[in-house]
Amino acid sequence: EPPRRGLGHVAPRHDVEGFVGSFMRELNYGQGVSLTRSSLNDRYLALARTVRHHLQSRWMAALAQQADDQAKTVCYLSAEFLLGRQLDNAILASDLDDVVEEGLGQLGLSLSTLRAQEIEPGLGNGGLGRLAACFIDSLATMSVPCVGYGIRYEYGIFRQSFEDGWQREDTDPWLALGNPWEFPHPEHAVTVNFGGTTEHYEDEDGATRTRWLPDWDVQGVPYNYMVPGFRNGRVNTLRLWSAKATRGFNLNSFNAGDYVDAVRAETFAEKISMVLYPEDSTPQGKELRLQQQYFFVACSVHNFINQVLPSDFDLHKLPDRVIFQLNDTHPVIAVPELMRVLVDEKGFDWDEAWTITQQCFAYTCHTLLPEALEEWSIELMGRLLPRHLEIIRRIDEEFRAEVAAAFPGDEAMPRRMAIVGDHTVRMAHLATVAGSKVNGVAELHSQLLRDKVLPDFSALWPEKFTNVTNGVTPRRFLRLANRNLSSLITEAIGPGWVTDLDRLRELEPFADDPAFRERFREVKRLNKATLARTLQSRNGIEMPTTGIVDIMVKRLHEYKRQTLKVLHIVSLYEGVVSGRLAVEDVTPRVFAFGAKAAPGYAMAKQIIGLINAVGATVNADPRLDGRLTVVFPPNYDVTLAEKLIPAADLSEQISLAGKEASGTGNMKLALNGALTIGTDDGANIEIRRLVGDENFFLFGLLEPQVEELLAKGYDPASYAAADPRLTSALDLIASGAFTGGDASVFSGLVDNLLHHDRFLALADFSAYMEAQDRVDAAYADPEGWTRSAVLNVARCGFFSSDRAMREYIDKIWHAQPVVTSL
Ligand code: DL6
Repeated sequence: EPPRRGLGHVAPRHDVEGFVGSFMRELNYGQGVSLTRSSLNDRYLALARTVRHHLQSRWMAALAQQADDQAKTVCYLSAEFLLGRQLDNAILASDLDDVVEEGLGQLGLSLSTLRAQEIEPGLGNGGLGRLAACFIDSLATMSVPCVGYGIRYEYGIFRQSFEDGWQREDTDPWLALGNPWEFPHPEHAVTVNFGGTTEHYEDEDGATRTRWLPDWDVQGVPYNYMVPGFRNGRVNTLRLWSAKATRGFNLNSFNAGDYVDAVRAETFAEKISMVLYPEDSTPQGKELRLQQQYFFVACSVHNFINQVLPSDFDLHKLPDRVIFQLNDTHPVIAVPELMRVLVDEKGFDWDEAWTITQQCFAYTCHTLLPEALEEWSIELMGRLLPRHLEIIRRIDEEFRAEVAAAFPGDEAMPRRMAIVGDHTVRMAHLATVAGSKVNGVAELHSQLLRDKVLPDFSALWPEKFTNVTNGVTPRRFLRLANRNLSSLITEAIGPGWVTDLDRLRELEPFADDPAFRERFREVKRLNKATLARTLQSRNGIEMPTTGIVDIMVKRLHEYKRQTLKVLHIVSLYEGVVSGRLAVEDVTPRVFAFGAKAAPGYAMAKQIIGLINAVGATVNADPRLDGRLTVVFPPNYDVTLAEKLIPAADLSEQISLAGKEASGTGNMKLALNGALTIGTDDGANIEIRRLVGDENFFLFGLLEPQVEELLAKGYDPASYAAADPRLTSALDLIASGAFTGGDASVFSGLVDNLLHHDRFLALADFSAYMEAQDRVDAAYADPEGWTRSAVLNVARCGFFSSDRAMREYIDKIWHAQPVVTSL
């Protein structure tokens, strides 16, 4: 293929010889080493840079075109993007698999060794951040112009290890060995202001206007990442902001200080993008967190308006060119920021600016826990962002008047719906008022969002509320993570499913084909063996490869009910040691956990301690005859997920009904042929509807039953008393059987379950045990089980993030794909 120079760049050669030449150039002149003297890291960096040439070439074309065309851009504002490793995705997107394998082979190098060198960017806590990464992957694959905007945290989610079974946190210096996937552009740095006061002045037309006199500032330096579409020539941009102290430390409050003070100012400013907050379901309300939020959205709004759009762009037409999607409430401060830019900087009048702003935002809510809805103290907001607080107050006043007019005589309503409460600013209310649409992330969640979380708002604006059920990218979580299954699927139905996941339906007839089922089982066996090798080399963990691989991977939170899973394990163990169960009747299982607890969440850390304590005892007890094994590899991350998920037989989705907004691990596991044992919660409901009741193990209270039980008064101890297996399991934990006889270690945890049990684990225990018996019975019939597993894969195409993106486009964004011409 001849180099193309039309766009002012040379496209790299797409053949083995070209690859080898380019790799050696990167190694020799990029890293400055010969092949023989190069380290593993040198080779990984040279490989990454060689591969990225192929994407860069397309990226330049996409950017050139974006400047020319008039397409609407989706600006996905998210405090988290949990990307996972980049190398394999880049190789896949640029269709270089064979070239790379062969080229490296010629040099005596192995791709699998080099790929293991990559440290994944852990710039997210869990589902919300990983969803953002899936969405930008899909938009690139669908050729929809999108810029992901977020924060380039110097330290991502903490690294978890276990010390005597207890979680320990260490920092995640993911950038230490170099990051070949980012492109810093300090020349496009944006100044972000904080603090100070506001003042009124008269403009040249005699109109009263406001300006912000900030107290200090910081620079946001953009780092661009490529987001490649799957073999479609499209590469979008993820732009992450890093905080840098303003040159010359021109911070008023520090000017009087000496040199040391000035340097202190630098660290003060740069702290803003230093570390990801490790809480995922409870906001911290910390000043630094609000600084982070404002920092990245101020940079992003400025970047889009002043650097992405043409300089002569008429901002009255802004809604035609952009939609800012708010990924939860974290970026909501972008709403008053856009108002400030339009009114204070661009001279719009208020009403005009508000009309534009309302069309430029849409809000996705990702939670149902009341404590997870962010609120900021008025005092803090006023101190850090005085102009924004004024703007929010005016939005609030006008909104309350609108409510009062819509519901005359109802005085409580405007108070309940207020954006500014007695002491706090309610960010979800601001997002709902400003957003053109508000969506939940699964059907049940969207319904509960309307009925329970924001009922007054849905009464006022029913048409504003909508649902888009989450999805996951089939490229990373099926095509790449499960190459064995991918090949089998492609052999059966062709390769089109990778970008059109509904086509998995064509697999349905294969569920009845015994030869196909045997091959499907062989894929699972291979994936289990790979997982066992990974756990052995990563952590020295021994994992049997026979029996049910029963997986529960997600953040540790009481509502997700890892304790219910532990009670199941303890009950089986207790059954065998007490003689209630014959060991030969116990179905062999590997229970695999992956979970990080927020460092400040004491109960979650207790539960981690309990899982490890139970695991250590169960794994070592010869009376179990090796039938039950608990594995809990530390530091669950995207890379480990890509190994665990393809090996799973059973997917544990056992949150209390009405608490898990959607879940996305549930989708990944079902798409990889795991059967779900789950409650009627989040996207489980849609999974079950699609795969069929007979291919899903449902148990537990339904959401209205939960409400009813709580309303009449829930007494967990009575459930313990009613099921002897539960009494015995709790007694065994409380006795110190898993802690060398020390009964005090988990007494608080057991006490909490017996007397509080906020998430009704004890109420659902008997139903859960009964469902697990159904699992054992089903697994005893390998043909029937495999049939169900194949049908799970065939019927879960709906959970592609491509479909989710189509729905966002149709219902919310009204954006169009753009054809990139290379
Ligand atoms: O929507 C992505 C993901 C859902 O799948 C999970 O059910 C939900 O718990 C998670 N939400 C959060 C909450 N963050 N906040 N706020 O991470 O979102």
